Amino acid sequence: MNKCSIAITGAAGNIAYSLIFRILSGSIFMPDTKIDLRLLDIPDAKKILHGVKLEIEDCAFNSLDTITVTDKPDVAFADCDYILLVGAKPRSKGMQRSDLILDNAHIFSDQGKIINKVSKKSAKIIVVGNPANTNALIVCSNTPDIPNENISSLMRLDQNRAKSILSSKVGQHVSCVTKLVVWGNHSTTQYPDISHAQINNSNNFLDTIDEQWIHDDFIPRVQKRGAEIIEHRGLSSAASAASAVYDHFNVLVNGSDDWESMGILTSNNYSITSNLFYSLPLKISKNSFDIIESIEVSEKMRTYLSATEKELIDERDTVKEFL
Ligand code: NAX
Repeated sequence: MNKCSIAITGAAGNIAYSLIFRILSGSIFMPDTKIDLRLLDIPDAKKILHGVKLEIEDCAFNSLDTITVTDKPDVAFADCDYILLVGAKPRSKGMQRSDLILDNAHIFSDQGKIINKVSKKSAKIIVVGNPANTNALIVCSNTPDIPNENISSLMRLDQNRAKSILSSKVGQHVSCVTKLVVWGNHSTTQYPDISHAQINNSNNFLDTIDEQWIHDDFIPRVQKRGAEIIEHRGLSSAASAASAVYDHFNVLVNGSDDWESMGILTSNNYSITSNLFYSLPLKISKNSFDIIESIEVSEKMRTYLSATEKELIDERDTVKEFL
C-alpha cells in the first residue's frame, strides 16, 4: 500500500467543499494509494469543518486512510507531501485591494514558515487563495528549504475557461483544443494566448477567426469570466475552481501531453522580470516541468505580457516586507 499526505487549507470554504470530494473519488494516485488527509481552517470554522468531516466519512471512500481536522497549521502540514493553500481572507465591503493583499500576506508568510519547519522538503505546494501569484511568491520566500520549483499557483481555471470559450466559437469539442496557454497574473490583466492553439492538432482554424474577435471578445471574456460567474450565481466560482485545482494537481503528479499554464517563479524568461510568480507556457512531466521557450512574442503580445507583469510587480511592492 502506498500512502500520501495531503493538506488542504480553507477546508470549510466553498472551493474545498467540491475539491476534497473530487480528490478522494478521483484518479490522481494509483488505486492502492491511501490518503492521509489534513483539513485546516480557522477556529471560527471548527463546526463547519466537523460537518465536512462527517460527510467525507459518509462517502466511505476507498482512497481515504485517515482524516484530521484542525485549526493548527503545524498539525496540518506535518510531514506533508502535498499542500493545497486554498484558504484566504475574502474581500469585504469597502476594503481596498492593497489591504486585502496585506491581510493575506500575513496568512501566507506565516503558513510558509510553518511549512518550511514541519513539512517534507519534497512537498509540492499549490497556491489557490488570492492574490494567488503573489501569495505563492510570499510562500516561496518563506520556505527556503523547499525547492522553488515545488511551488506553483493556480492558472488552470483560466486555461480551462479559455479552452471552453474557444471550443464554443469553433464548434468543436473542448478536448480538441490544445496548446492554449494563459500568461501572467490570475486577474483581469492575464493574457489568454490563442496564437499557438490547435484544434485537432492543426492551427488552420486561426484563418477563420478574425483578430477583432480575439482582442475584443475572447481575451476580455476570459479575463472577466470570474465576474460573469458572480453576476449570475451571486457567488464566486467554486466547483469550476475545484475542478481546475484537481486538474493542476493531476498534471503535477502524472504529467501532461498538452501545454499547461501555472504561475511559477520567473528568472528572466521571455524578458519578464525575475522573482515574480508569473504564468508561463509549460511542458510538465512527472515531477518536473520545462518552460516552452520557443514562442515568438509580437509587439501586440508584448503589450499584454507587460501589463500583467506590471500588476505583479506592483503587488510584489505592496508585500515587500513579507519577502
Ligand atoms: P471561501 O471564503 O468560501 O473559503 C475560504 C476559507 O478559507 C474559509 O473557510 C476561511 O475560514 C478559510 N481561511 C481564512 N483564513 C484562513 C487561514 N489563515 N487558514 C486556514 N483557512 C483560512 O472562499 P473560496 O470560494 O473557497 O475561495 C478560496 C480562495 O480561492 C479565495 O481567495 C478565492 O479568491 C480564491 N480563488 C482563486 C482562484 C484561482 O484561480 N487562483 C479561482 C477561484 C477562487 O476565486
